[in-house]
Amino acid sequence: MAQDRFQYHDYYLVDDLLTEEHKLVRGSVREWVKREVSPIVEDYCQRAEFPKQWIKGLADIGAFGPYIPAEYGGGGMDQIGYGLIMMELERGDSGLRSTASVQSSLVMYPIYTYGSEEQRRKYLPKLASGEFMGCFGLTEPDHGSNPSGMLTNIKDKGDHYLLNGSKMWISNAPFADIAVVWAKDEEGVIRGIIVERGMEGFSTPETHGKWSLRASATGELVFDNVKVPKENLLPNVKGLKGPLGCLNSARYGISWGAIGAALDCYDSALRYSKERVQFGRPIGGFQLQQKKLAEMITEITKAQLMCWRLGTLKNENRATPAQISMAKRNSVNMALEVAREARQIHGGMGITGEYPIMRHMMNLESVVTYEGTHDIHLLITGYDITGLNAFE
Ligand code: TGC
Ligand code: FAD
Repeated sequence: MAQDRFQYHDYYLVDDLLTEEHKLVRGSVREWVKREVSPIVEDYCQRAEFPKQWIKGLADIGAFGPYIPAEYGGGGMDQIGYGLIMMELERGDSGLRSTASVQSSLVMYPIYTYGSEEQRRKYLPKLASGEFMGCFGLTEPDHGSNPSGMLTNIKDKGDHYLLNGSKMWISNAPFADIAVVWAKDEEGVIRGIIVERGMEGFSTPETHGKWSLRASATGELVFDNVKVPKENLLPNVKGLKGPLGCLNSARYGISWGAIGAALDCYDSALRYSKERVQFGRPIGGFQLQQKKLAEMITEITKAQLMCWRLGTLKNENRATPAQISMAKRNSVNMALEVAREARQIHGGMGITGEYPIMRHMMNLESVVTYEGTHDIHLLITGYDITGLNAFE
C-alpha cells in the first residue's frame, strides 16, 4: 500500500459514548497499525506470509487478552475496549485481527474460563506477552458448521490421554506453541485439552493456496496417538457449550473488527471520489457515486451503534449468543458490501495493491465464513425469534 492516509469516521458521534481510556487505547493501536502494519501488509499478503514481527508489537499494545485480568498478564479492560482494539487491527488487515482474536478469545479465554488455577498461571502470562502463541482446534475436514459430529477423540490411559484425529482450517496453527483442542472422550462428551508443540505425534502442516487472509497463517492439526498429560485437560467445562462459549467472545470481536475493514474501504473511496476527475469533475460529484458513499456510511454507522450497544450488554453479562450472532453477521456482510462498492468507486485502481480495497474484500470472504457462516448465524437468529430449531 502506497501510503496510509486513513481518517476515522464517526457520523453519529459514537465517541461521546466512549471513555477517555477507550479513546486512548484505540489511538495507540491505530498509531501502531499505521507505523508497523500498513507499510508492509501488502507485500506480506502478496507473498502469503505472516509477519512474525507483529507478535511482539501486538503484545506490546495489549492486543493479547485485553479483557483478561491483569493478574494473569491481561489488560483488565472492558468489552468496548476489546472491540475497539479489534476494529483498529482489522482496519489494518483481517489477518492481523485474526491472530489477536484467536490468541485472546479462543486460547486465553478458554484457559481463563475453563482452566485450573495451575493452567492459568502456567499459560496466560506467556500468551499475553507473546512468548507463547496459541491456536484453537474445533473444525474438522468433515465437521465445520456442525462441530458436534467431530471425530477427534481422547482415550483415558491412566496417567495420560491418547489423542487421535485431525483439525482443519486452523488459524495460527503453523507457528503456534500450544493448541486448545476440542475432542470427544470415551462417553462421547466434548472436552477441551491443551496440546503443546513438540508432543510426539502432533504436527501442524500449513495450508497453502489461499486467496484470502494471506497475511495470516492457516494450517491443520494432526494427532497421531499423541500422549497428552492428564493435567492438560480443561477441567471446568463439558460439551459443545465449551467451544461455543469461546466463539461468543471471538464473534463479538469480529463484529467490531469488520467495521474497521469497512471504514478503511469507505475512507479510501471517499478520498478517491474527491480526487479522481472524469468528465471534467470529481467523480464524487456524480449522483451514482454519492449514493454508494452515502449508503456505505449509513451502514457503517448502524453497525457502530449496534456493536457499542452489544459491548455495553456484554459488560453487564447480558449479551445473548443470538445477539452476538446478529452483530457478527450484520457487520461482516456490511463490510463485504462496502468493500465491493468501494472497489467499483476506485475503478481499475481498485484491484491493485495501491489501495487496500481488494485485500479487505478477499479477507472478508473468509471472515463471512469462519466463526459461523452467514447462513448459520441467520439460522441462530431464526431459532431465537421463532423457537423452532432449524438444526434438528
Ligand atoms: P446445540 O444443541 O444448539 O447446543 C449444544 C450446547 O451448546 C450450547 N450453546 C451455546 N453455549 C454457549 N454459547 C453459544 N453460542 C451456544 N450455542 C449453543 C447449548 O445451549 C447446548 O448446551 P447444553 O448444556 O444443552 O449441552 O448445538 P448444535 O449441535 O445444534 O449446533 C448449533 C450450531 C450450528 C449453532 C453451532 O454448532 C454453531 O455455531 N456452528 C458453527 C461452527 C462455528 O462457528 N465454528 C467456528 C470454528 S472456530 C473459527 O472459525 C475460528 S476463526 C478465527 C479467526 O481466525 O479469527
Ligand atoms: P460447511 O459447514 O461445509 O458449510 C458449507 C456451506 O453450507 C456454507 O455456506 C454453510 O452456510 C452451509 N450450511 C451448512 N449447514 C447448513 C444448514 N444447516 N443450513 C443451511 N446451510 C448450511 N476453525 C477452527 O476451528 N479454528 C480456526 O482457527 C479456524 N480458522 C479459520 C481460518 C480460515 C481462513 C477459514 C476459511 C476457516 C477457519 N476455520 C477455523 C473454520 C471455519 O470455522 C469453518 O470454515 C466454518 O465454520 C464453516 O465450516 P465449513 O468450511 O466446513 O463449511
